[in-house]
Order: sequence, then structure tokens, then C-alpha cells
Amino acid sequence: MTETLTDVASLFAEAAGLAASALDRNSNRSGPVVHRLSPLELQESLGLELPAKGQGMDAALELARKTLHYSVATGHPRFLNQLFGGHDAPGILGEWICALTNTSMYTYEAAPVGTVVELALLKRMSEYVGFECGEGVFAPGGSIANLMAMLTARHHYFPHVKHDGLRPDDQPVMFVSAEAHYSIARSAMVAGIGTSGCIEVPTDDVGRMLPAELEALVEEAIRAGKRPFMVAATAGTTVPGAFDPVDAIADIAKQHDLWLHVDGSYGGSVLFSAKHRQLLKGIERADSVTWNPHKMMGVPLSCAALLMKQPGALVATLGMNADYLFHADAEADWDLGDRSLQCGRRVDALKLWFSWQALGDEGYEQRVDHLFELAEEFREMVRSTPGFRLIREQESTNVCFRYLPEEQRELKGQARDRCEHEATLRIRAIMANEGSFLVNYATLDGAATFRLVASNPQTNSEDLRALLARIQSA
Ligand code: ABU
Repeated sequence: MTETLTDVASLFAEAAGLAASALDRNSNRSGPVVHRLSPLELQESLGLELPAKGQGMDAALELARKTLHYSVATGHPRFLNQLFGGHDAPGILGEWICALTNTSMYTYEAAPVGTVVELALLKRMSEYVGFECGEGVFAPGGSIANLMAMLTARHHYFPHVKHDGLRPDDQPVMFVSAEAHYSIARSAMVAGIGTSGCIEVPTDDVGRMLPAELEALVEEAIRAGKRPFMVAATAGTTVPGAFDPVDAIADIAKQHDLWLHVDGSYGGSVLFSAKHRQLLKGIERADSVTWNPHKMMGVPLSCAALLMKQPGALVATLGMNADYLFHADAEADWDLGDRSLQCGRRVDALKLWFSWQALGDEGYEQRVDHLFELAEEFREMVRSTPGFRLIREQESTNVCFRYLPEEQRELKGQARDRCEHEATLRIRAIMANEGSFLVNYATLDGAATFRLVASNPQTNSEDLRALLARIQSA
């Protein structure tokens, strides 16, 4: 296939039109969130055979149309399913430029703009956390950022592991709330600590780690001959959006010489909000923090950062000094490659840079405050609508609730829970199949529970009322 400049120019002119219509779909609230097909139907509709003979650029445009048609409109105001939502046009432009520049973040030489932009963003985010001379690195998501934090903590207390591996008498254990993200236990598995060395700390009735339980478990582990080395607090748990009491946990970490990590993948963005920032009180006492701008800040996926209090800790842990790539030249200090678990790495910082320039700190603060207000408005609707009840009462952008159909309202206790469980599963499936709303669910207190996430500032009262009405009618 020969590619002429005109072909490329017309491809991207068409693509710009497609992008505009895709974003337009997000303002049509009565249109579907998804044109849902079964996996087999979707395979058929997409036509997945790969041709022996190239089909030219028009084929790419046709694939773009199909991809957009069958993809979930995650920017739609009735997509309430994940910890992200909405769309961010400057961020999308940043993502395009990332693809156009097609480079990798290991060296300043290969990615000069990405390097200085990433460093500037890490500095600003560190300032928000309260790390005076902090540093960090961007990661492909919160899970990998949490893993790098755990490896760094392990290196701090067990530096011999880098070369020799764990010794039988090391016995490292770490602590995390029972409602934390599964990536922490998986990181313990990858780091050689084992999932049994990832000790779950009980939570209170809104899902926050109980510091007294943490202290008791740390002491119990010491008595059992283990070496507690880390506690991971969560700022914004995945299901109810709970914020662990970081300040109280930091006291225990200090007393027992534990590395304190805060998984703020979801809730880190609350640092922008003067009104809600107290939820993260004490975060500046952490040794490391994960913060994903692709969640509450609405930056396109994936955009996640690991922030470290101690400069140099990441390179000490992960650095491999591959001299064919990292040359000892005048710019070597600018190379970010040895801070990361990855070698090839996308320039995810660009889209955050574009987005932050467009919105500013104030724009993010307004966004975060608005999402909290939206969630509270929905909580009030749930409280005041017969048949609905909240399963967690708390300050968060997540709302966990269940519905009991009218003819079952006499039920109590476990019978009521069972009925609500069935209703959640069946009603959710109806809405997902018709594409009217996508709202996720999780098991809370033993029964399936809707988890609505206020993640898109375009979602409004009309959408929230329509959701309750659709749940009732379904
Ligand atoms: N990384 C956790 C995301 C899960 C969710 O969006 O619900």
C-alpha cells in the first residue's frame, strides 16, 4: 500500500469528524450508553478476520466507526459504572499527541518533552501531598504503582533481596484494610511476601481501617516472629469509597517503623478540594502515595502516578544500569527509565499536562466538589424514595444502595437481603442490556448492592431521578 500525504490528511480529517460525533453522543442523554451485543454477536459484527492483502486506509476508518459504535460511551452521563467517567477533550488531544510523537519515556534523549513535563507534574502533585522534595514516576495504573511502592518498601527494609532474594528468616508481612484494592495482595504475591503475608485489617461500618485493630495485628505478627514492614492505607476504597484514617495509621507506622503507603488511586484527587481535603489528613506523613488522575480528575486512561517522599528510593530499588540505554552523559540525571518497572513506557504525562493547563487547579477543585455534591444529592434521593435504602452512609463520591420491590416490602432481615440481592442482579442486567444505564454492583454485607459512582460532572439530577425510576419500573 502506498501512503500519500493526501491520504493521511484525509484520514485524519475524517477521524476528526468521527471524534466530534463520538463526543456528541455523550450529550444525548436519552441515547444508549452502549449498543450491547453478546460476545459471539460482536465477533460477527466486527468481522475479525485478518486479511492477507492490505485493505488500505479506508479500512482503518471503517474500523474506527465500528469500534466507536460498539464501545461503551464512558463519557455518557448515564455511565455510572466505574471509578472514572466523562470525557476530557484537552486530555484526548494529549493522548493523540502521545501517539503521534510515538516515543518511550526511558531517556531524556528519546522523550525530551515527556521527561520535563512528567517531572513538572510529579513536583506539583508531590506539593499537593506535602512531600517537600518528593519525586516519583508515572505508571500504567494504580496496581503497578502500588507494586512499585511495595518493592521500594521491601528494598528499604530488606536490601539484600535485590541480589539474593528473600531469606528464610526475613519473614516480611504487611497490612492493608479488608476493603482495600486487590492489587495490594497481588503485589505481595509478586514481591515474594505471599498473599498470606498481606494481613487484612478489619474496617468500621463505613469501610475504614480500624487503627486499634492494625496495632493489635502488628503486635501479634511481631510475637509470631514476623517482620512487619509496611502498611497500605486506602484513600477512597473501590466499593464504598472509604478513606482510611491516615493520621492515626501514620502514628502506628512510626511507632513500629513501618513504611506507610497511601493508595490514593481514586481519592488522591480530593487533595484539590479545600472542602474535602481533610479526608486525607496526615497524607504528608506517608512514604509513598499512588494517585490516578484518570479517575476523579477525568483524564483519559491510563494516567497514574507513584509519588515518593525520599528522592532516589525508586532508582535504588528498580535501577539496573543498562548502559546500552542509559548513557553516562551530561543528561543522564534526567533519564527516568531506572525509576520504573517498565522499559518501554508511554508519555502519559502529556494528557494530564494538557488537561491541567485547560482546567487549572480551580477547575479540578470544582469538579471534585461537584462530584461529591452529586453523590450526596443521589444519597438524599435514595433516603427519601420508598423501597430504596443506603448500605453505607458516608462522605464519598460512591453511593452503595439496594432496592426492594413494592410487593416484597414486608420482608425483614435475611429474607429482605436475599430479595434485594436478586433485584440488584436482575435490574442491573436489564439496564445494561438495553443500554439505558450502566451501574456496577458489589457484595456488601453479604448481598449484591448497587454501587453508583459520581464520576462525570455532566450527570445531573434528571439522570439520577431517571435511574431510580428505571430501577422501579424494571
Ligand atoms: N482499579 C479499580 C477500578 C475498579 C472500578 O472502576 O470499579
